[in-house]
Amino acid sequence: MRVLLVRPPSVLGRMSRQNLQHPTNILGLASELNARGHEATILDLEVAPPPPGMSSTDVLLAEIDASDVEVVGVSVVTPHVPAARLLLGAARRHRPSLLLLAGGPHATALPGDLLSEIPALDAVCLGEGDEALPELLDAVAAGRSPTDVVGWMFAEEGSTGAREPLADLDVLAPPDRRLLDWAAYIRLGGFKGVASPGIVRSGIHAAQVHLSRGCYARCVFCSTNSVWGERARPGIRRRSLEHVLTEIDELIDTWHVNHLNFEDDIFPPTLAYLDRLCQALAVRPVTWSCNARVDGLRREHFEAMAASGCLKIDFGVESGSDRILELNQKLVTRDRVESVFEDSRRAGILRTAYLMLGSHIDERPEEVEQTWNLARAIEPDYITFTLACPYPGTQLWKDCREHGYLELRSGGRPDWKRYGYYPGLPPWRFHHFTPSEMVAVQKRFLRRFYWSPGFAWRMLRRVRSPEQLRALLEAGRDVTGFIGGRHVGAEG
Ligand code: B12
Ligand code: SF4
Repeated sequence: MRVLLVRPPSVLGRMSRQNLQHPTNILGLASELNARGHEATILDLEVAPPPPGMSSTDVLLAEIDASDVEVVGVSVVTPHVPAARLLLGAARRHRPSLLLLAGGPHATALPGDLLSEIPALDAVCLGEGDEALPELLDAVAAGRSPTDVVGWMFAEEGSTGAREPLADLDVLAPPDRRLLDWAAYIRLGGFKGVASPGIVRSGIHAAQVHLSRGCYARCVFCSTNSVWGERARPGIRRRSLEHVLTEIDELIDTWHVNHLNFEDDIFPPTLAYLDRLCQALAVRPVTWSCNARVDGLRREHFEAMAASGCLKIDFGVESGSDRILELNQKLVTRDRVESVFEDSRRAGILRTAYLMLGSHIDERPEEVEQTWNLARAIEPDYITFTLACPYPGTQLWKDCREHGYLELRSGGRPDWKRYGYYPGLPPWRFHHFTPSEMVAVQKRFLRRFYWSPGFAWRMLRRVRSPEQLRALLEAGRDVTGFIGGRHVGAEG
């Protein structure tokens, strides 16, 4: 079948270009469909801005006509819901015969609610779509009823329940990167393109790679486990290194990629895996960066990582209070954070600390101050300080709902568009913070970090070319715009 898979426009306004990535999820799904005989393409509305006088919806409808599309599937994180509603509604009116589908973290967490919120939808995928989507389309193409394909909730016929998590990730078709409009990411992201924020190097050409799926932790603010399904816990499913290296070699040889972002839920899948990965990357012409937890990795690992080209690690730290780290079930301690930041600094790796306000509903102002003190002590190269968002599928969502802390609109739902990490005034609260108090603390925190002479000096010391200086100034302008209150949201 002719299928168009869509990522809706970003909700991050100008900040989106700092955090730009290829949509590996719809890319993987389209590649899998094509490997099984369908004709799938992708439309990334995050980087396909409408020409003057047109909207993202017009772009979608034009694409539907141009490729004579039969199926449209939209990938939905929570703040995408309003845009998905607009897009799918317009698609239904434009071509009533289309099969309209949605999947992704929000669709998985609240499938029934999404079906009633977006009446244009025919079905919602529950969790992994790699098998569920091709099976559904095979059934439709063969004239069979799709309503007994497992892993879906249908608008009329109810749910067939979640699928078993894929046992072997090596069976997935390799991502076919011919489906990406590479130039569009450079246009929006600047010379850094989709490299991780803070990687400033001339001539950088980046791509995202996943080694694994799943996480053994169960942080109360994170919905990873609800995406992969409880049955996927506690194991981390990993691709074989051979499978990964085939993908990496293609990125290097065919696409001239020279920087990789590993975007796993947790990194590395095991220490033995890390050892082999570092050996393999050390002999390839690439640098790399990753997300990581602060447990597991020690000095010798950071040294091996640096020697194999690791430039930056983004660590999930969240809080400087041991009480909050215990309540939010991060399974780490403040001491551990400090030693990991010191060890990785000594290895010469740039480090981001992901910090949060409200990673547990009971966080108190003095505990946020402990987070600030930790941020000063560990001297990260970058920080993010976000407001924990009660995403459906998390314990935080349940807690906030139970306490009546979610601001609801007349239809009884929150304003999903504001469910981003930089939402303006958040439509939720916590025990000890009102929405405006949260925003005030967030801005003060970011200002203290990014507007300090020490930070400016550290950044300027890294500049090696006019391009790098321009990228830094642009990043500075985006962050400053946010801190100064000029954050603009997405359409929808
Ligand atoms: C990498 C990542 C990013 C990347 C981009 C990812 C992308 N693909 O666009 C960056 C850093 C840019 C990012 C940004 C954001 N992210 Co993010 N991100 C992740 C992370 C760590 C991995 C996502 C991933 O690639 N997984 C691998 C792919 C294969 O899995 P997948 O996307 O879930 O797709 C599978 C299924 O969901 C399903 N599926 C997905 N789409 C579709 C569509 C159809 C039609 C079908 C049938 C099936 C289907 O099939 C896929 C294959 O099995 C996840 C954590 C996680 N494990 O989910 C958070 C996560 C997805 N992010 C999240 C959020 C909230 C955001 C932001 C909104 C945060 C913000 N900054 O405000 C933004 C959104 C930006 C935007 N686009 O507007 C949340 C979503 C929670 C929710 N309920 O919506 C997650 C789950 C983390 C969390 N906090 O719990 N993110
Ligand atoms: S925040 Fe990170 S460590 Fe915690 S459950 Fe999510 S992926 Fe795992």
